[in-house]
Amino acid sequence: MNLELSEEQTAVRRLAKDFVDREIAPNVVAWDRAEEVDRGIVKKLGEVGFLGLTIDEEYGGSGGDHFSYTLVTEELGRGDSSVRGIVSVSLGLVTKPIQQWANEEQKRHWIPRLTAGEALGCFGLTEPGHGSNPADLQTRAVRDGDDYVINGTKIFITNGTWADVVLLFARTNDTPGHKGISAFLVPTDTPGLTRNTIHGKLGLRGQTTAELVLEDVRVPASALMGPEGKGFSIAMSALAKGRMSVAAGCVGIAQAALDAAVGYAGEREQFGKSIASYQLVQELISDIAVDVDAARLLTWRVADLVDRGEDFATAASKAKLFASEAAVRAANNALQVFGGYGYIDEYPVGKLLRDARVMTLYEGTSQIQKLIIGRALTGVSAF
Ligand code: TGC
Ligand code: FAD
Repeated sequence: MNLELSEEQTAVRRLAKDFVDREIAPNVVAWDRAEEVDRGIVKKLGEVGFLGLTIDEEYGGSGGDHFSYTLVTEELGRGDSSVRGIVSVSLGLVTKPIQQWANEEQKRHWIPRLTAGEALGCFGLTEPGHGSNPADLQTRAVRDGDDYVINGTKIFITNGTWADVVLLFARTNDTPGHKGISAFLVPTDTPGLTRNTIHGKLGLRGQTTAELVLEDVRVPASALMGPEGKGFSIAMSALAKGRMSVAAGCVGIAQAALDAAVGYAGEREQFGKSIASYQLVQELISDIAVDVDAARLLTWRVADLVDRGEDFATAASKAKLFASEAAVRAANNALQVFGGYGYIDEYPVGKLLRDARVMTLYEGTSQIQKLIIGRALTGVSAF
């Protein structure tokens, strides 16, 4: 693995840093307090090309490799995890699967709008009773002539309130387990689809998270994406790359925690000396720094495997597991460096900790990542 960034990678990282410092950093506290990022950020993300990374230029994407994608995702995570998640979901869990699995007509219909930020995507897998084990999901799509009629409920759907299209997973036949599940591209303005915003999240307050209720939602058969019965594989392949992007976002959180802790420790004095001069404060900072480096290297390794066309799913679970736990530790250590000020939202570290916490839960909890890694090593499924 070559750890030196190419000229293109260095340039895209610089572009992302500048974008974050200009468009995101000045607004972070206000967006968090308002419980909504400015929706105009979606169009700006499209214009700068971040919603089209790794997507073919013929469909309006900005191309590039997965390594560049993780560099941008890290920067967005450094700036605001709410914005990072908007991109990870719309690009990573919707546009990329469309590019990989959809037919030509679906690609031409959805991808240019999604990459431009004119439309936003959401990923509807989790249900109220089926989170870690989505293979048991109960949403049903029943064939009726040239249509499917869909009934069911999805929960915790990122971008749910804002999205124009949901990549929806529903059961199309009675085969138990994952083989009866199919994927659909459902416009969110389809009659019968209701979206209820979920309020009161611990973190990621700038993002809209929604419950989607589908009551006799009628879509044409052309809304089916990929072969009938292949939906679960589509979801799993999307999530494998999605875990890489969550890991990269976590590196960004940990880096932001490090920058904040070092900066504050250098300014704050107690007992007549800079707190940076105390060994116990340096311990907090060095623990964060080691977590940043380790999480970044694991994440880069996944991107490198993806770009070389090698198996990466287990490496993605390792990176997501480590980086998410590291981001929580790093943000918590940084908060300790800030003392009481860390508990107030004028300072950045409290939000980093609130945002980091969900990273160990979504796209598969830490326990689920451990079981994925354990299954790969032992050949025994312990779910
Ligand atoms: P398993 O036996 O592992 O696989 C079932 C079928 O899927 C195929 N498959 C893949 N296909 C392509 N690419 C991949 N990477 C694939 N991985 C698996 C597999 O070959 C098989 O197909 P077939 O035809 O051979 O039978 O299925 P399992 O039921 O044992 O899976 C267990 C487990 C725990 C791994 C899975 O259920 C799981 O991942 N659970 C966690 C659920 C989860 O992660 N949910 C995330 C929801 S989305 C979200 O949280 C977004 S957060 C917002 C943000 O990111 O910002
Ligand atoms: P459960 O599956 O009920 O798990 C509860 C506990 O049991 C956890 O500690 C878990 O690790 C443990 N557990 C479960 N099974 C096992 C086992 N076999 N062995 C050991 N321990 C186990 N989903 C989407 O589809 N799309 C989205 O866009 C999306 N965005 C989200 C955004 C937010 C803010 C949140 C909070 C969630 C989001 N999710 C989304 C859902 C998320 O993926 C699920 O919450 C997650 O997969 C866990 O499912 P659950 O909440 O039902 O927990």
